[in-house]
Amino acid sequence: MTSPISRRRVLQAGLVGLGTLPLAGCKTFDFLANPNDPTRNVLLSANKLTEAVQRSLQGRNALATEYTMADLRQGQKPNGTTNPQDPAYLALKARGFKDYRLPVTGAVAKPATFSLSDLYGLPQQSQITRHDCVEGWSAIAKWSGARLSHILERVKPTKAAHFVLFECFDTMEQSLSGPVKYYETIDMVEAIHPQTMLALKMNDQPLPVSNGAPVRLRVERQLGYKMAKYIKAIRVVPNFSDVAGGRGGYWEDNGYEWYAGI
Ligand SMILES: Nc1nc2c(c(=O)[nH]1)N[C@H]1C(S)=C(S)[C@@H](COP(=O)(O)O)O[C@H]1N2
Ligand SMILES: [Mo]
Repeated sequence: MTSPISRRRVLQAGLVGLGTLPLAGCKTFDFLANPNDPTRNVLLSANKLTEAVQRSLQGRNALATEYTMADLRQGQKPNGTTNPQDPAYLALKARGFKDYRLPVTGAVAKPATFSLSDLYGLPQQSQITRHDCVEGWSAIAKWSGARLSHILERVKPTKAAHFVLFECFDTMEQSLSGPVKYYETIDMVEAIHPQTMLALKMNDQPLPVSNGAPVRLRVERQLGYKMAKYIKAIRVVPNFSDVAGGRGGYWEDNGYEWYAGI
């Protein structure tokens, strides 16, 4: 008699096989940026596994590759919303974003509001990185701004702080319950990563409207859709199941994976 193998054990073995086989033949994760690569879909469908594998192999603080000014070949292609028509945004834009105020609230001991000069007053950092869009294009650009961790240090996240939610000005579609706005979430590992920043400048110029003026997120180890443009408010939250479609982002609510590691 053969020993009985439980269905659960077979399933577990299968899942690990799917996750490790493609990685075994691949020294880098570059293929993950190619949306036509079947391996990527397998990995993305085992999204939690991808997260665990990448974080254990690459480390929580592993840095995204940085480039030099010589690598800036073409401009950052504007994608998604490129010219928000929401009245609150148009009013700010009309006055050159002088009246912009960024509230940072939620699971924090000291909620605070930052003007653009407050954000410029924080230590500034720059990085030249490659942006990979899930649609299959990439672009290298220089981003400058304030580290998200410096902002979080000011507001003092509580023990309930598990995710950082970015609410955006732009409307993606109209639904029966009103306009559907772009939003995104990242977890605390990504939020305090040294390259995660609120970008105020692109290629040494104030952020253009098409690329997210006046403030956009850079999360350099993730795909482009995580990098919220036109940030209206930041909320630190214990979870995101009660926000919009409950999957942690506009594109996630439409089927994309929450963990978009590259
Ligand atoms: N608010 C907002 N943020 C957004 C989007 C958007 O439509 N609205 N598109 C996302 C996608 S899919 C990409 S690839 C990048 C594009 O950034 P870029 O316009 O600077 O290239 O922004 C991301 N952030
Ligand atoms: Mo994208």
